[in-house]
Amino acid sequence: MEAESNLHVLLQDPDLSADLKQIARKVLDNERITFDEGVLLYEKGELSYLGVLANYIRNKKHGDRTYFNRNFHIEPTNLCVYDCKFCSYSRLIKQRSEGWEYTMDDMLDLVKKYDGEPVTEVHIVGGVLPQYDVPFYSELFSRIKAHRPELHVKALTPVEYHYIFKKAKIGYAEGMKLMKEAGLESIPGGGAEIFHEEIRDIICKDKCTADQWLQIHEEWHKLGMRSNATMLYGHIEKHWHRVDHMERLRQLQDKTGGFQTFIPLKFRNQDNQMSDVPESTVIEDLRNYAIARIYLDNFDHIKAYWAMISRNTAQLSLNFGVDDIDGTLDDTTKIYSMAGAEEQHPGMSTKQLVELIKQVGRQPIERDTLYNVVTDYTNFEFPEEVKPQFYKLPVIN
Ligand code: V47
Ligand code: SF4
Repeated sequence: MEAESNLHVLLQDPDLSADLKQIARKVLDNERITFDEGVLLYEKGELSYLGVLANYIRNKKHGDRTYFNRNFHIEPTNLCVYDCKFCSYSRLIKQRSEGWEYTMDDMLDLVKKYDGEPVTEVHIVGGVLPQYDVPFYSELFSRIKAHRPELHVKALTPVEYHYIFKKAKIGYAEGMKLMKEAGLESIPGGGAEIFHEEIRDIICKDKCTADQWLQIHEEWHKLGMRSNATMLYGHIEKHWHRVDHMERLRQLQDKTGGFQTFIPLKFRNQDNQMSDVPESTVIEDLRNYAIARIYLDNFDHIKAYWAMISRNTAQLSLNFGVDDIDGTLDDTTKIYSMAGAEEQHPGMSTKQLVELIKQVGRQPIERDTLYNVVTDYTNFEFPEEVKPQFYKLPVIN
């Protein structure tokens, strides 16, 4: 209710400009904002104003519920045939001797390490290399599912799918059907970067285009399956490129309804070919979450990936439209630590994630990949940690 009264207070503010007031009114009336209004929010919307709007929408959709999951990542390789300028995995930066290339057995061993652990999802994404092709990934997915049927396989992005389907000379529809049959259950949001050609041509010219990215998600959604979407922001793009990116996602979502979550990814500038580009401020990060929440009215969830933006910013983001902070991770991803994120060994226990969310007055909900509730931790008390007992022994001289 506080979120709603804040919005009413804002609507009565005599100092608020007419155009920003009109956007606030649309939010209250559950009306979609336009492209130009999206750009206006970036140009003129102050953090406090954006926070009121985004928090109103977030609370209407989810109340205080804040989602996380128990997951781990497998990054098959940190080498890549592509050369994205922002990527600390890029082949120009990493020599082959500094890289890793997991075999099928290496990856199955990583899955087996979690036997008996209550994880619900394996997230597989990494560099693109020729040996990881359609037969390889089909076998990998089916062997993971055979080993642990209840573990959700969320894997690869259109960047990999475009590459492996082209190599196998098969179309997107046929390829995604094969992946589904092999055991793939959802697609993570990576590879989207910035869709607009003006920027894409500079930062990641040689990989799949925006249209190809969107087509692959569309084919996947047509199979009744779900996926995520990201946006790599805070580098050389202009505000309108971000709105253009979200507009393309909003249009596809109107068509298929297959996206679950939008994940803004803050550009990190260490050890890549764009190290001279400064990173965005925390204020800009929070404004960006809020505008995403306002613009993407047909997305259920906005995720702040804590491993990328730090735990404190993840907490703050919960008041700026975010309702999901991703998972336990268990130090299994290197993409962001290599690019300079504060979290050099990202991993949090369930207890730490729950406390992080409770500290800022929200309700921690463990979800599975498809947002089914696994455990509501709102009133959950973790058992006291068993401390080692010490007994005084008589001193014998
Ligand atoms: O596509 C690479 C990004 C993405 C940098 O779907 C960088 O739940 C910032 O998509 N600075 C892959 N970002 C990761 C990804 C993801 C992560 C967490 C959850 C989900 C999900 C998806 O990482 C790439 C690229 O956009 N990335 N380098 C960098 N220097
Ligand atoms: Fe390769 Fe992905 Fe890095 Fe681009 S972002 S170089 S496709 S690993």
